[in-house]
Amino acid sequence: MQLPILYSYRRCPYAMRARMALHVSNIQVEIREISLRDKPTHMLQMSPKGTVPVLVLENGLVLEQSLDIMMWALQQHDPEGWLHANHEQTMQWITSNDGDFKQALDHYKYPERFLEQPQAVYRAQCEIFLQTLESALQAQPYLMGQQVSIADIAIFPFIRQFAAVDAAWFSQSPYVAVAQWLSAWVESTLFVSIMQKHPVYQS
Ligand SMILES: N[C@@H](CCC(=O)N[C@@H](CS)C(=O)NCC(=O)O)C(=O)O
Repeated sequence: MQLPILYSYRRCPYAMRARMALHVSNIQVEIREISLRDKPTHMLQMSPKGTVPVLVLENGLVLEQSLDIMMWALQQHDPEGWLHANHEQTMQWITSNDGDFKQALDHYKYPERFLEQPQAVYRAQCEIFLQTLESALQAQPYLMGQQVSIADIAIFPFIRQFAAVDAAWFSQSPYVAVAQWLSAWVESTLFVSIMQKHPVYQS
């Protein structure tokens, strides 16, 4: 039986969120782990923009944005109710993450590429978003309330990257609720399952 093909990169936070949605919705896919330096020809034919994740369905439909993959999977089967919450508010969280926060995170992660400002300035830019996360998570266990939503899943892989840039700093930072929320996700069966290693796909 031919399965949908997911071009993926294990450590990519966008690919992680797509893999988690596919996993929870119990959709079987063939995972093709790629090398970002040597992308498979078939992937580039299907999605010339060259980013992962890319999902190629059996009918030839191509989903080439991580959020589209998440929505497609969850619309078929959403056993944990990740889509339960108000769509607009959920998307506001994800838009803030994927926009200003992600940009600041890239600067914080690679300060040698962005010499205009010291790294601490980029970290402070990231903290604007961390503060909003902290306020929400001080009040409730998940970003959208008492129940997990697509916002938690779409965002935590990026907070994981933020925390890892300077783990010592993060561990003594005031983001206590964020740290608890993050470690629960990182230790979850879901995350551990989707972080299994796959050999690099050879086309
Ligand atoms: N908007 C895209 C972004 C995906 C993205 O930027 N992925 C990175 C890896 S984390 C990538 O493939 N970069 C291409 C490259 O490094 O060559 C999505 O949500 O899927």
